[in-house]
Amino acid sequence: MVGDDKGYRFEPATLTAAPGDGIKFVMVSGGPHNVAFDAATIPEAVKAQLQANMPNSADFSSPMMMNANEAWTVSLGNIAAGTYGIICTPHLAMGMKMELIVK
Ligand SMILES: [Cu+2]
Repeated sequence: MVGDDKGYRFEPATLTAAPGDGIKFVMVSGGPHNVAFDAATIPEAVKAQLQANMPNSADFSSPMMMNANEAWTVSLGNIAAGTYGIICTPHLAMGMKMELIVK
């Protein structure tokens, strides 16, 4: 998660992973950033499992990460294939979002 003179962004903006993988998000610069799944992109049958897989989180949103090298990991254990939208709440208006493709 990066914020600098080129803008605010997830790098990469598209990530493909497999069910069972863990995805580690690292705060690089320009925080605070968080990892917020777009609930509209989460199948109903997946919601409870995804929330359970998100440590220290509520409403599908990770804690804010303030400092460089802070990190947060979500497990994709028992998460169904699909395309999940993720945003950074503080920087959504600046276009900070990504797609997580689980397949
Ligand atoms: Cu951000």
